[in-house]
Amino acid sequence: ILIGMVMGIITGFIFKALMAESGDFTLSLGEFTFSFKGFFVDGIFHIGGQIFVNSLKMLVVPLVFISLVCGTCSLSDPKKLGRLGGKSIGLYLLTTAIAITIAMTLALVINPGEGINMPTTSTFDPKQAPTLVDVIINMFPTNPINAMSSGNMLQVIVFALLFGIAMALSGDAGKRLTAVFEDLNTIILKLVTILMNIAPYGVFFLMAKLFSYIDGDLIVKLIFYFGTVLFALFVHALIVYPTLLKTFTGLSPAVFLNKIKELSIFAFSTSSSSATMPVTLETTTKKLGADNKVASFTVPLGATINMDGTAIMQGVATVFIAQVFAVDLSFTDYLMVILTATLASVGTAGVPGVGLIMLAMVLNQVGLPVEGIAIIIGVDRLLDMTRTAVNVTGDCMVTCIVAKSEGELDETTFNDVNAGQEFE
Ligand code: DAS
Repeated sequence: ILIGMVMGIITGFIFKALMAESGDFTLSLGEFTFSFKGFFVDGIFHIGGQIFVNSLKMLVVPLVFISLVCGTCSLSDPKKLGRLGGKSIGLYLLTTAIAITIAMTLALVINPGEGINMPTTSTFDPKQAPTLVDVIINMFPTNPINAMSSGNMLQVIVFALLFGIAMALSGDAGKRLTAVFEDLNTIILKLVTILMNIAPYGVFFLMAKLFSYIDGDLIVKLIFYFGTVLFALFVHALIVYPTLLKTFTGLSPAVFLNKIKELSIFAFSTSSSSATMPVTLETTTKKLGADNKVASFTVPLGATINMDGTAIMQGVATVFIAQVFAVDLSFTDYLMVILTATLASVGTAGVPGVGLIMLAMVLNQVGLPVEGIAIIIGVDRLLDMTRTAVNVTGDCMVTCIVAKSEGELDETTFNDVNAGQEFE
């Protein structure tokens, strides 16, 4: 993807230089004139890029519905639901809401996208902000199929949660359907993987087109965007998590951060919380001393519903894209973003690039042009790697808090610097 991005940027700059004086670059063959702009920039690059962005959007509804039904129906198994589920979900949602609030506050202070006023090709209709009461009532769909076809993701999420709980409480029928949804989840995640395999080409087309038009200061703004996301990720991982760990458990944040080094590198390199899960399980039990009966519940749950890093990217990206297109978001819009991104990160499966797919949903929810994704997609891979490391750090931190509160955390192991070295 990085190669696709770099090749796309170089190609874009070449076309930008060729089209500099006349706004086009043509080749006359007799009476026939060939326009490079028309054929390449507005042709192949535009078509290829739009197909890729549409494919991202295509996956949002099925991915969220299936992933969330799977996550919920395993969770709502009555003997598990109790204290463990309540504590884990409460902490996961709390850390995600803190994450996105930090992200949007920083973005509104740094203003990475201000001053661009990029024209949008989509007909952006500034929805008048719904009241919070409307938002809550509207989360419950009158017609779930319509919610899916219209992409009303808050309604899809609520329906998926209710459907998953009903499945878990339906005995054999629920068990049979759970097996079906687990297979569907495998298939939809395979689709995401396939899409990520063609991502280098999609990114090439998007960047080539973008950089043949881009004005210099959008590049500078992209650097500000990238820096804002990274800064928010580090604040969350190195200040918020240690503070929560110390406050809720009294355990040493320094020991915690030191013990999850290898795990963070694995998450960074795979860009996938799901692929990292086995390592997360080993780290929380063998290094941090959490009992397996807690970790085996909180880690898979966290890999599915806890994505603070992703929520941070989505918060900053929403503010950035609103600023790039000079769209003023109201306070209720920002609350909608916090709610949608928190719930979006709940419905996001832990595979590479999926945070970007969910961003399409967050932008849709507040009526922002989804093609804004084309501006940030080129720098997203490196951010995906970093935010995945933050996602799994959050899973470990909550596992420690829940295990400690259940009296299921062995502090000797936690404080033993050599614990768990054997499996590295
Ligand atoms: N790569 C996702 C994960 O595995 C996060 C994301 O795409 O934002 O956590």
